[in-house]
Amino acid sequence: MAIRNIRKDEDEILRKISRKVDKIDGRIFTLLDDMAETMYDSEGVGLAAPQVGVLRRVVVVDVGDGLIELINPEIIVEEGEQFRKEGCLSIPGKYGVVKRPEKVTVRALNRESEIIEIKGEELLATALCHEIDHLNGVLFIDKAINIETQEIE
Ligand code: QAP
Ligand code: CO
Repeated sequence: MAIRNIRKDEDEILRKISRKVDKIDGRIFTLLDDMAETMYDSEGVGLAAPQVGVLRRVVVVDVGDGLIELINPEIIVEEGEQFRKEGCLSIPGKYGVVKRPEKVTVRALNRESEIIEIKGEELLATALCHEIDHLNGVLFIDKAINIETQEIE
């Protein structure tokens, strides 16, 4: 396992579309392991592969209920709406309120190449939507209805 460098701010890789994973092999296992370690080290609740410079459709999320690993995730159901303040490890010190679905169902593959469906509400729904946006080059600052800047050391 290794902590990877998090791409930040104007890094153009954050604006690119990530490609689907077609073979879940050792390279993907290592990517998933490193993404989880990098997320926990930074005290984040979610991380997408382009944030560590890898343009593949891979996401990790942990909002406090354990690690969720998603390969080729797709939102298949959205219900309701919520407004929540978001941040992003790639945009340190900026926060803003984003409108998201209140509940989502996401279909993806796990590392055993099995099709899984994850249902998320509230914070987990926000995290899933935020991370899947990264796979399409979309950042929360594109959607936020306000941006506040917090000075960091
Ligand atoms: C996405 O964001 C998210 O600026 C993950 O100084 C956001 O983990 C999911 C972080 C909101 C659900 C709700 C940001 C840590 C972490 C910072 C993050 C910072 C330190 C952001
Ligand atoms: Co983010």
